[in-house]
Amino acid sequence: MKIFLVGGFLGSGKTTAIKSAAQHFIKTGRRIAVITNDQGLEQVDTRFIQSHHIPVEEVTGGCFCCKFDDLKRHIDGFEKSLNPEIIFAESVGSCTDLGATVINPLLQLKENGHEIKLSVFADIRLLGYFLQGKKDIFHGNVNYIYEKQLEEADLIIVNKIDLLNDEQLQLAKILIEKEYGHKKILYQNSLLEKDIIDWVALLMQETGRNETMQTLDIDYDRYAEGEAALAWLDEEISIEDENAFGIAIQIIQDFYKAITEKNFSIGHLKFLIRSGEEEIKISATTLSAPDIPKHIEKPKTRNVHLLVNARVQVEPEILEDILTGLITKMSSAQIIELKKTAFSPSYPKPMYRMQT
Ligand SMILES: Nc1nc2c(ncn2[C@@H]2O[C@H](COP(=O)(O)OP(=O)(O)OP(=O)(O)O)[C@@H](O)[C@H]2O)c(=O)[nH]1
Ligand SMILES: [Mg+2]
Repeated sequence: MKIFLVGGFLGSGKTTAIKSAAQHFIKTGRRIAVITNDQGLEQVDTRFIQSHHIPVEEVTGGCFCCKFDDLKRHIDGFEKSLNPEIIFAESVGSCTDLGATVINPLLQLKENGHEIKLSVFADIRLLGYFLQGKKDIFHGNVNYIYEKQLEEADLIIVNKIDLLNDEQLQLAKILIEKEYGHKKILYQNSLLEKDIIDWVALLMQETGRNETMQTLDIDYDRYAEGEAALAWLDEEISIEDENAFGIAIQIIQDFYKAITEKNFSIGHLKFLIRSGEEEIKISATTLSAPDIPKHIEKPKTRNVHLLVNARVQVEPEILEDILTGLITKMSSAQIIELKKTAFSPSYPKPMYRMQT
């Protein structure tokens, strides 16, 4: 069994690529499964993968490293139930040190033997911005995590190349090659099937890692501070109205506007709108406004559920108040906040840290 571990910063495109790759494999008759991961409990990504009829399990309430037993249990569970050829495992976007805390323990504790490959995703615009020496978006220790994620990568997927023009792309490539030229780099547009096929071909073609990985030299205090600088807000909202769908879109737009007006840096705002059988994922990332589809057939249902996963550089209480505040103002509709959790991730305490 092959395990394709997919890391990289919040909003860099991991889930988008995994979903397309999984669909590609399923089309070609392969058995695949996905494991998602989040610090919170209600995950947009899990529901998104599920809505495409892809087998998925989730590790919640902590990173793969801190919840290693849950990860292992899901891998073993899939092995017994589906016997997949490939498992994609997406780690939390603010997580790093995957070699020592996830890959090495998986290799050392394996029973049946599996190959592991790590792909680390990066949004080309954000990476280019950092490589120009601009460090003003996030706290220094968030930048530290970003750098450590790329440092431990064998394979870097420089993603979203479609968002740059030719000149910007050439310029970004020069900076990236200068810094990371010694690593394998794939420039990708994950919205294109052709690029996804190239990525999975690369993953399939080379033998995966079955030897332990060099341990990253990392300061866990800085890592912990970087994680804690980002607030996590998960909220599930029920909207009952003739125009329930329009109201959900309005909440997304107002939430984004309120956060950006206050200059709070966004890691990722993920939304899942569920109405009847239909589910739509909408995202806003560090450098992109919400990707609300232009042509959407508005669902006829009066009841819509909106799931919000927000990762923003601010105190969790402030993030929570922004969302609750704007919901309270929308007096025309019946809007109920069903479940809500807001927190800063705690100090990362990996179950294993196997050094080489
Ligand atoms: N234009 C463009 N958009 C992309 C590409 N890949 C992903 N996106 C968009 O980027 C946003 C974030 O994508 P996700 O796949 O959810 O990112 P992620 O890395 O899984 O984020 P986290 O789960 O928060 O860590 C979504 O709006 C995607 O549609 C790409 O290659 N090009
Ligand atoms: Mg994701």
